[in-house]
Amino acid sequence: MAKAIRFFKLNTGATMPSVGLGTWQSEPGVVGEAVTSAVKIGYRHIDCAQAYSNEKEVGSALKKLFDDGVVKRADLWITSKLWCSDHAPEDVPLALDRTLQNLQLDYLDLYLIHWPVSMKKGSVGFAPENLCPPNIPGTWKAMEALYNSGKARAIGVCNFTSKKLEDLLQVARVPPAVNQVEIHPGWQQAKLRSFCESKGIHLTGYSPLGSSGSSFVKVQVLKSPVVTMIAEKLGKTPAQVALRWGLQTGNSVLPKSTNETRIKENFDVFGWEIPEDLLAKFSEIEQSRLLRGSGFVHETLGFYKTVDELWDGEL
Ligand code: NDP
Ligand code: 1BO
Repeated sequence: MAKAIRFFKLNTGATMPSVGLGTWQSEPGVVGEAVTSAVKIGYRHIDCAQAYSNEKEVGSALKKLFDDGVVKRADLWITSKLWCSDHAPEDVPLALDRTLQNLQLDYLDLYLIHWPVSMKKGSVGFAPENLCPPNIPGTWKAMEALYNSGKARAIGVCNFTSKKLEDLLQVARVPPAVNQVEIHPGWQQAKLRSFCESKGIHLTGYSPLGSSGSSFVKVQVLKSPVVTMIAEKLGKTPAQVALRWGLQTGNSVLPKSTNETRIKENFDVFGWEIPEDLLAKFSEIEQSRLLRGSGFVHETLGFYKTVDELWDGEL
């Protein structure tokens, strides 16, 4: 009998639904409908961010779902993220308040530092002149205050390497509950996985389908011969195999879709499993990071001069 893996327990004691709907690059005009469909299908976790510029529409969809009695706030898990231009400690609570207002919520289940990269207050876009040195201990202290206030019921980070987590753990009074990073069959993050496990930090996998809609993505994870072979053998789609692989290896997954059929397909990952012999085949897949963060580095203006520095060599 397959283990469903519907939730993961965090170091706060909370249980986070294992499959969340991604909303990055979900266009205005369709993101609300995607959230509505997802919740009606059974999703209980929505992954948002101020930087996705669509939180207002997500908020309207959530309000209607609550008003119509489709779901209760307490039964949903809503994550959002602090953008790089709001890292100054005094800006952190203001950024959360803005996100809560847009989402029409009075608390988040999880609030994450979006990148270990800071940009000048008020700056918009990825121009190298916007970059400035991060002060992660100061930003984290402000995140801890939000946790203590109850407005963020868990706090965490995104795109942190083992080294950056190690540094953060030296100063944190509240350890991060989650590190949200790129994970899929083509970027399995073995080193980070074992580090996070040893520290009780849950890993969430973003771009779990290989972010096929992103213009900069060159490698098609869902076309990997290992993934398609396993999909054929199990009578599942490559997307379902990629997502189930994530769940069975211990990370939550955030597939993005604005297409109702695919939103449904991506949630049909609980009543079956990938057997051990096929799971072992994933080690044959060539590894490459898709979201390299090159917009966050600059050889003269950046705190990180190269992508290698940004990722502490974990490339
Ligand atoms: P995904 O890996 O989820 O891939 C999304 C793409 O796959 C879209 O083009 C989507 O198109 C398509 N797709 C969805 N379902 C299927 C399917 N069943 N079969 C084939 N294609 C499918 O990419 P993202 O990069 O968006 O990552 C997911 C989420 O993770 C983001 O939306 C965001 O919430 C989060 N994230 C967080 C980051 C961070 O820095 N913390 C960075 C990147 C992502 P369509 O919509 O047409 O179905
Ligand atoms: C730059 C934003 C990446 C998606 O979270």
